Amino acid sequence: MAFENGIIDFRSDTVTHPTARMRKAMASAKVGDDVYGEDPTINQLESLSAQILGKEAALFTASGTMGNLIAVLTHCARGDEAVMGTQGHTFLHEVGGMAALGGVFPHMIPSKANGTMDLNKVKNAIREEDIHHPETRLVIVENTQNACGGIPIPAKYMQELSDLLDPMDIRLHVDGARIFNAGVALNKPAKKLVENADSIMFCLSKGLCAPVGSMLCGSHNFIRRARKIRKQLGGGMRQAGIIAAAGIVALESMIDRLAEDHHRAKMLSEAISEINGLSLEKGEAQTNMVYVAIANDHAVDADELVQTCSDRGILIGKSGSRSFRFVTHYWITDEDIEKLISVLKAAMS
Ligand code: TLP
Repeated sequence: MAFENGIIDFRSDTVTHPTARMRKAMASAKVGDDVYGEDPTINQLESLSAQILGKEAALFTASGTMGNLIAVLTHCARGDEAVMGTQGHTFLHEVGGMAALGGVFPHMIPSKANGTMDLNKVKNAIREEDIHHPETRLVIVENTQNACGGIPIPAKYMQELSDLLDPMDIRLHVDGARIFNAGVALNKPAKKLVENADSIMFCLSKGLCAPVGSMLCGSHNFIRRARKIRKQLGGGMRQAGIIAAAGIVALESMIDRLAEDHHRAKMLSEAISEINGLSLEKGEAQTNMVYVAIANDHAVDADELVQTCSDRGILIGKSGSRSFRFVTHYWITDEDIEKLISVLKAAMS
């Protein structure tokens, strides 16, 4: 499989195009006005998502960023505090939305190399009742943890975290943009990884290849309130069954095959670990991501490597002045991996 323009794109799994089956489903999708709750395809996607994640209800959102923001705004009031990891997407890459739009105060805990937050540190971050303190309302966990290396977070950690939070009535949200990658890597149904969570956002538009959209799942009451906040943010959609149709195909046919992406990422990380001047910044690939650093004493820098690859029709994404992230997905083949490896070898020799 390759993009029509022949470009090999390792920058992210967000770059994936819809599959032929998705385009067909989109063309014939039944639609209605979703703000009235009358789009049958969206209704079907929402109930399928809730069922797969083991929650009562679900809400279709325009993006993962919007799904996470709606979750935070539904759980928290202005001035409340939300605890999250320093490497969390909600902290790093969501334009400070929770603070800007919701007045929610982020409380940062160092993300550990294994993608989790130390439970004692989470415990210490939770505010005691005191006139001077904000209310700690929410903890956010990311699974897979992107910036730590695409690390799948096991169910055992989620259980321990919820054992800590439940007695204090603190809510748990999972940024599960890639929860199905985590499930496939850990050989567990995704619902097992989020059974302790009050809400979970997952993306249709990353490794699952749908063109647009994410799902927020939780209790009936949570989703009822979240639906109103989505409308408040201008995210109420009309005949969006056209795009939801691709999401249904994604859930029905694209989850199990993520194992292929993980296998290719592993092949890539093994080969990169043997290239002179390159090293695996966050260890061997555990899902579909490989973070790579260029040795400080090597003449080539990240910009040069980006240019060399792009001259050969390969797009790669910088994650720092001397580092990269490679992401494998449906549109990356074994041959594409081989081509990348040979270009990298030549560039570093
Ligand atoms: N991540 C993107 C970039 O924003 C960094 C990527 O290329 O990985 N949660 C996680 C864990 C994500 O990785 C992302 C996107 C999101 C949320 C946001 O999803 P979108 O892009 O749909 O808003």
